[in-house]
Amino acid sequence: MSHSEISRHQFPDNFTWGVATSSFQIEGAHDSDGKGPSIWDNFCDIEGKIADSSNGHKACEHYLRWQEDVDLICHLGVNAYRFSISWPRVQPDGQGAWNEAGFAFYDKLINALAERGIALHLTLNHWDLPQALQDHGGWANRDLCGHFTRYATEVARRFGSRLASICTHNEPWVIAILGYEQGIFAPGIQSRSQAFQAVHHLLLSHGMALQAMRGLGLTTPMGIVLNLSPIYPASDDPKDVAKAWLDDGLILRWYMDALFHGTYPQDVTAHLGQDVPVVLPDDLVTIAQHNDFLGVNYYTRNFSSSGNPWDVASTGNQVTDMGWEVYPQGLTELLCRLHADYQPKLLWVTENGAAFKDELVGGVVNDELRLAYIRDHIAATQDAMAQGVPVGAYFAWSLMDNFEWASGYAKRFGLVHVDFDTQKRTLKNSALWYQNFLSEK
Ligand code: IFM
Repeated sequence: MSHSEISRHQFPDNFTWGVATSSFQIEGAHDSDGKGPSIWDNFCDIEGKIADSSNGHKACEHYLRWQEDVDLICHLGVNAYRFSISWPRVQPDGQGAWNEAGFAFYDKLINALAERGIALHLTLNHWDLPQALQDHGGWANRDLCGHFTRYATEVARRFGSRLASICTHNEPWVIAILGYEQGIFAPGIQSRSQAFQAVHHLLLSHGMALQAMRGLGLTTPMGIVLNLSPIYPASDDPKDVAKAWLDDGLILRWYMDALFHGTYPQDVTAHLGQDVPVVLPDDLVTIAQHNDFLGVNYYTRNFSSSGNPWDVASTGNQVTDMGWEVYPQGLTELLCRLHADYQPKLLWVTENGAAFKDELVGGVVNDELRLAYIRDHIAATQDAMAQGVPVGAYFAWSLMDNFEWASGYAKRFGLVHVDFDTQKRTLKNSALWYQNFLSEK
């Protein structure tokens, strides 16, 4: 099938079509109405950590402009919205008192979207951990599992029956590896042992939270979202082939084996040596709870090299403003592999999109590269479904340009352009294409 011929009618009528955002990236209002600081508020204050020295103080001012953004979401014609709760907005210290003003914000947002028929997919942890918990060691401290479970249960108790799904963590690999091993994301630690302890606690808290939330009697679908991609060796050199398999273990099998098979992969455990995390008896049983869905965030494929030089330009494919190769086939391949190796009950593409340099000219952003990216990845999703993979959702990342973490505001992933001086929102051509695709009769 030519990707330019993709039609909504090739998907089931009950397919979920959405756009996604996260709290820190869009909300702003970093200290309003009793919100506590998150690790990203503090990280942005460290010189040299954010490319444009920006922060999330204002972001897209979604906390103030949420009604306009609800209109925008509805205008696109999607039937679902994926968003996250800022934990320090609803519990400033990450334990103890709840902040009712914070909960009130999400309450009105959820009601406004639900009234207009938009299914709400809530993420509990899209990285903005309360700084007060980081002061006690963050995710490297096992106590976080209990704090997270109590937070998850309170959110589920208040909102669960109005939600289409609850996701515990978004991209635990990024939280732990970029945040605790490489130190390029908050909290900026550089320790492999802390990183793998953090990974283990993220996965354990996922299992504990699922048990506790289900204990409320909720039937809301619950799961987790991972950033995954196929990994290719940079050459036929057996050393590159071995490196690619190890990297697959570090990025994919460590998470998938634990969540779906209740084990950590032996080769990765051996590789970690003394940095292997402390795992108590029954932890892996707790981690391997039934997931109603597995969310997959896919942007590109990866190449692994044991030292042989490799350059993304050698693929001959389009590269995004993040330097990521555009490779839609990788999404098909990934979804098929996850289905074959792990059989999740349901797979959702919970993030997919691209940063490109946009130009707003006369009220128009002609972002044809992003449009093609979204279109071709929707087609790649369909290709996986045609091969029998149970995919139920596609969420474009992102609803609008926002704070792209260590890259600041320079990298634009939005379907909607945001002028960060005036906060004016303008639908890019990719948004108009998506709207048109979704409205096909
Ligand atoms: O912006 C991020 C998002 O927060 C998590 N997934 C990847 C996106 C693009 O980098």
